Amino acid sequence: MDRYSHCNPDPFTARVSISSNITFRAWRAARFSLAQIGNPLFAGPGADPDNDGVRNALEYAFGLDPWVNDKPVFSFGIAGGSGGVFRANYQRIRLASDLTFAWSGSTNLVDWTAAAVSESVATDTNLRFEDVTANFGSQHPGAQFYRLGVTLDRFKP
Ligand SMILES: [Ca+2]
Repeated sequence: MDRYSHCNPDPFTARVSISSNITFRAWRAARFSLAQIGNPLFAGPGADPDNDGVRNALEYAFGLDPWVNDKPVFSFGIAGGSGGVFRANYQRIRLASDLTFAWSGSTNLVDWTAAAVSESVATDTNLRFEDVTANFGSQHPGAQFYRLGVTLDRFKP
C-alpha cells in the first residue's frame, strides 16, 4: 500500500468506502410508501406528517418515528455543582453519512456565532443510536444561550 492509496478522484466512492450508507433517503424508504415518498407533504425533509412539531429531517437525525408524536431525547444541567460546567446530553442516529451537527451560541438571542463546544460520543446500547455529551466549558458572566443546528447534506428528492 503506497501513501496515495487513499486518494480517490471520485468523492462519492470515497465517501461510501469510509463510513456507512445510512442516509435520509434510506431512512425514508424504510418508513414511507412509494406514493408517500412522491409527495413532499409526507416524506420531504421539511414535512411533519405526524404533526408533532418535528420535521422529517430532524426525526431522522434524532432517531424518532415520523408517524408517532415523539420528541428528541435531550437533557441538560450543571455538572460539578456551583461553578461547575454546563452540560447537555442528547441522542442522535448513529453512522449517518449526510448529517452535520453544530452548536452556536449567543448572549442576546439575536446574534449567533459558532460555539466552541466539546462533545463526547458513545454508542448507545441500541446500536442505531449514539449518546452525546456536550460540554460548554466554564460559565461566563451574564446570559449565555446555545442551540444545536442540524444540517442535512446534499439531499436530492
Ligand atoms: Ca415523530
